[in-house]
Amino acid sequence: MKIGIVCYPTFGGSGVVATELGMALSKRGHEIHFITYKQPVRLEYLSNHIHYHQVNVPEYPLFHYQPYELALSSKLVDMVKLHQLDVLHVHYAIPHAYAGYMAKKMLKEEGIHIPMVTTLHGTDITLVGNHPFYKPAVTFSINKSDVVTSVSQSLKDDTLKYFDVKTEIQVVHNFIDSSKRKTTFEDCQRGIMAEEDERIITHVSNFRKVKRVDDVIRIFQKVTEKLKAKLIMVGEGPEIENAKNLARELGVFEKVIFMGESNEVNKILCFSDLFLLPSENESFGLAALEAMVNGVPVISTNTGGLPEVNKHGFSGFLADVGDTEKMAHYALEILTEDVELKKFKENAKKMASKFDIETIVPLYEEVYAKALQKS
Ligand code: GMT
Repeated sequence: MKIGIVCYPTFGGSGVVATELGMALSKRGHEIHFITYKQPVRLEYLSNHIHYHQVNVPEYPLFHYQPYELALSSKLVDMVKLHQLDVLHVHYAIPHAYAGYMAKKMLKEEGIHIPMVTTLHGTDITLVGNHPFYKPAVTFSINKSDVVTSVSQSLKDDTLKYFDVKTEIQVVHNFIDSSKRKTTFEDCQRGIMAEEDERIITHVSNFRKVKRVDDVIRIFQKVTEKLKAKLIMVGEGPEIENAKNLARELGVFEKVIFMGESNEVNKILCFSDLFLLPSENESFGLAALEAMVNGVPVISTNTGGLPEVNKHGFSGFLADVGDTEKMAHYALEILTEDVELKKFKENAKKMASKFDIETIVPLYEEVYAKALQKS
């Protein structure tokens, strides 16, 4: 199939999922066309089945806001015609599903029928999309999609709760390519990061409010009262200064490494002992899955889709949002004894294998076939 993929090209979860999906589909013989404003960060040009088409929005002084949706839908029309695409797959409803629908309508005028698959990722539903300013347009474009998928059962439930959605929603969980991960302890070069008797705790996110990075610092501080540990904070975002200030206030700043955005997350996870994800909400928690596939147990909140990914008492533990006391207690349960830590590390890998790329990507192929039948 010739598949047009629309996504955010950033480090964020939806962009990562869309890019990894496109690369996996190209390896299975499909021709993939990424259509977005910048080359996706994780895109590797290893195959001649992968193309990238940039959406340009010319600046014009009259516009207070540059009309990205307009430029995107025009580009989609051009690319569908030029490359004779079979299906459009838009990731993140805002504004991609809306722009995709406009492209579909324009193409229909010319007698070209192309189905559109929309994948809902989380904040497009639970945070931004739910805002009254966007809600009618988001509801409309979800209902106009030929097939809608959501990355967890919890996100499906939220979508049906908050929006008047008529289109059936199919759950297709996020996935991970376990073959890309280093497996042996020696590969990890843990020694460059910490001393022998020190535990390494990691957090990776975009440091937005929803991630509750302050809670990461609080949990870490409580853990350091009982054992020797280091915290690695990977990512950039609006809450980073607050997190640094809190680390200073709680007297743990010297033990925290703020790495910024990194292309080497797998290397960092490889030598990590524990991953913290105390988010306010999380439709799936791809970051947790990336940790688990590297054999890193997870302490997370029990919100959104996290219970579908992290199994309490097996791959880690879950607690209520904001309950840093309990999360620190669980962290110590995992980290204190080597035997326990080893068990949780193995379990984390086992749990991650449920979301292997080989299982999930064929589900998307079925989704495309269904969309083609519908249009
Ligand atoms: O986590 C973020 O803030 C980024 C966001 C995105 O849209 O890129 O991630 C969302 O989509 C990911 C991929 O499907 C999910 O794994 C994340 O859980 C989800 N984030 C939230 O729901 C907060």
